[in-house]
Amino acid sequence: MSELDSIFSDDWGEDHRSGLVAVVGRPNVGKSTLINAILGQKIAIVTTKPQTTRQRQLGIYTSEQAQILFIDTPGIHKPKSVLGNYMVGVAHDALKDSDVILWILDASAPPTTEDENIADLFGRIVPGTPRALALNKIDLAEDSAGFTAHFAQCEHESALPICAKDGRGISELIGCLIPLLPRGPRYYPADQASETNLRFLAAEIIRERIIELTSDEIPHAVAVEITRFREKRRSAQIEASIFVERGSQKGIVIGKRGDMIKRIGVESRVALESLLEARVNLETRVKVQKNWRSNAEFMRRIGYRLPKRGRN
Ligand SMILES: Nc1nc2c(ncn2[C@@H]2O[C@H](COP(=O)(O)OP(=O)(O)OP(=O)(O)O)[C@@H](O)[C@H]2O)c(=O)[nH]1
Ligand SMILES: [Mg+2]
Repeated sequence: MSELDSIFSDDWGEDHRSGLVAVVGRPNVGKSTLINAILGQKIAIVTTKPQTTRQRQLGIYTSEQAQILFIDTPGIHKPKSVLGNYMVGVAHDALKDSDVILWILDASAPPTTEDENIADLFGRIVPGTPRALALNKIDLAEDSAGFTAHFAQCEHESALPICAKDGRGISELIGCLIPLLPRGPRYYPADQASETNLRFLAAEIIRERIIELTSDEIPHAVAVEITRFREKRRSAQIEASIFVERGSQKGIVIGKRGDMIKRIGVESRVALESLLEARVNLETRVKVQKNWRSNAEFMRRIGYRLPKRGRN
């Protein structure tokens, strides 16, 4: 809770609860979708491809009784690069910092050994932290009851069925989380939904569009750096570098006669205009940074908060 100590507000009653809830699970189970749905606004990007979220992000939910600080985390997976190690490390750190763990499972797919590994991880690194379990995507599940029973058995707790896409079960989920939180103050103003700055969110939105418009290894090999971000009255000038790892990937991102980069530009601009409520002039440049996912120094330069010495 140290990052919150300085933002203390004494406007709270004895029964008010607050704290950090780490939202964790396999990639693509709907963690970011859920946080956006709880907050009623987009603070995290969402795509159909796994391993979208790469950095920790705070989503702040405020009601009369509680302030829940949701930490969106990268999906826990077997890492294959410095970036992968970093992402899994971000999820581990969020678990260690949290007052409550919210474990998300995908009701539309059978449980995997990855889910079991995650359960083991909780036992190893945060055995005492209270935990809630939510079974997401119930709209796609034919028999979520069997799935729920399976996990209830091995976890000794019941999973709450939810649908982050249409909001079903979300108020019940909030109702389950609040009693698990410690008593505490409201740390942020009631109308603040995140700590994310617009520059970071702009880079994420461009990355989101690229992930959705490309396939195979491209989504994982893309990084976006905003090199200029100027807002003036009702317009904004944004310049972005799009990094890939190889010349062939650059060719794909640019596309035949520049078709793909044009489409990325148009879709990103539309999304940025709605985010900023301003007219946006977006310039993009595609660059090759060989094997950047294994280059800690480069990753730090473009904004990943890697520790000075690599994690194992
Ligand atoms: N049908 C359905 N799809 C959902 C639901 N929740 C999320 N999705 C979809 O699942 C995909 C992944 O959602 P994300 O929110 O990006 O998943 P994530 O867990 O944050 O993924 P990573 O950041 O990669 O770990 C997207 O296509 C979402 O639209 C749901 O309740 N129902
Ligand atoms: Mg995510």
